[in-house]
Amino acid sequence: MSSPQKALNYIGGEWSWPDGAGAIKSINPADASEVVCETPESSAEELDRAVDAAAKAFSGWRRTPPPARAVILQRAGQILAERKQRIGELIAREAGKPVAEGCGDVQEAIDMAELAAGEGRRLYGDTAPSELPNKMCLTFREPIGVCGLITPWNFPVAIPAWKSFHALICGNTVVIKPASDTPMCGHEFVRALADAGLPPGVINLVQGRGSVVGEAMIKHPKIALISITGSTETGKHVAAECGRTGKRISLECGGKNAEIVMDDADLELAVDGALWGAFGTSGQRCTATSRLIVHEAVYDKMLEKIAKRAAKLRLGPGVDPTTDVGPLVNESQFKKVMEYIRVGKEEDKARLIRGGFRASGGRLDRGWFIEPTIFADVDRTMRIFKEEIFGPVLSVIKVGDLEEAVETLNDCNYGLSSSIYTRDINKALWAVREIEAGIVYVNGPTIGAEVHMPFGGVKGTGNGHREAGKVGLDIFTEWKTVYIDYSGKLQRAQIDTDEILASGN
Ligand code: UN1
Repeated sequence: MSSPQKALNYIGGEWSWPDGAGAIKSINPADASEVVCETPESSAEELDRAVDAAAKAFSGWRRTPPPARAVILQRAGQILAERKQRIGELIAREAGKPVAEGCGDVQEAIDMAELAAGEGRRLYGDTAPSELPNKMCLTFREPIGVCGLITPWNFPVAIPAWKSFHALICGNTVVIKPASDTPMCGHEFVRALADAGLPPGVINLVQGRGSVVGEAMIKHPKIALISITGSTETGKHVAAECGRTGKRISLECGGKNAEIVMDDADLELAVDGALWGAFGTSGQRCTATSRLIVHEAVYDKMLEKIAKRAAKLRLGPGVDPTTDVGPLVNESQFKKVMEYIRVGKEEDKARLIRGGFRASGGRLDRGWFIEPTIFADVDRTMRIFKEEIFGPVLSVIKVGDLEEAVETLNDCNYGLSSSIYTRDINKALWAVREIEAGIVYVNGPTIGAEVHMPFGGVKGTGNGHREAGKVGLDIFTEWKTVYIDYSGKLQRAQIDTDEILASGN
């Protein structure tokens, strides 16, 4: 693969390594001896340069007609499509996920380019009648300014695409701070947009540490909006800081998603869903299935089936096309997940029925692999029931009926994704109404959201905004309401209305 050795900054249309900046090594999580690339440890001053470039580009981009902006985004989507396999392989090397999932990550960005480009010919506002004669009322979406986008390592191309394509089509300019675990993916994503002909300064990329670049971003006076996908802890900190500096903020934080399996479910299908939801991407998705809530009548059968099937999953490096489950992204995530496994093992009542250890032997010794792990008989008091683990660990809980299943699912500080397996339409629809989550799947796993639908969650998961879909435009625009009075005289709203009614005009 001919990927560049340096994941650079992109500021004002120029690729650069800041003078004197130290290097962060991006390591292949499947093989600690492979350095995928080096990226600069940028300073707050480097971020300043990027924000200045974005601020300078804003007046021109804001005035560029949205259908013309769309042409560039569409081209970026085509470029990503041409490079899909190569970038998919890069994602496999840098983030660890299987190459098919890496290509899916790029596909999500391509889909998003298509969606956002379509919005360039819509960006609809409303027209409404006025309460006064010879007067009209209408609304326009307007861009906000410079947007700071802080993006994670688990979808290192798709999530920058969710955020930046909607921001850009609305006329904002952006500065992206990609995760320091996946700088090359950030580089490749921005390169596609640069190659598509985005004017200098409209998109900027600053590599480095969250504690320096991210921190400077959330405090920066010229940044109008922060959109971040990250842990709930980080989200709270960012929200507090943005509150102080009056920024708009969109948070996409944690999840503790559950799949319910009712006694009438197609159990094979429910097992397929649980395995893909819990162990796909090694459980490192905000939408991952972390809890499996099973009706008592099928509990033992379900446990037996899922443990047997989990044992067949093939662990290995993402670049190997036969791999089902890749490594954890880095040592610190690996340690965090192993700690949760330790906590689970210490629970007297929980039963470890599969995994629970570092996967080793041969090539696995070179990376951060954890055996797909399943705890049975978990109850609602346990930490492994309540806290986001972000790894290949599934907790199974036994319940007596649908009401208890949904109550158990809702007993949670998060509310991103959820799922119910049942053949009974009445049960399914009752659950759809009662479940407290931003996303509900019926007879499908908790992962696999599509870009034209709103993405986000309730409770600790977010702050009320949604990404993607048409509503994803909302955070990136302000509404301007316009009244046009062509009566040629002063007309007073709320006051002259009575007179008009009385005169019959
Ligand atoms: C995430 O994990 O933050 O629905 C995003 C899914 C993917 C996106 C996940 N399309 O699982």
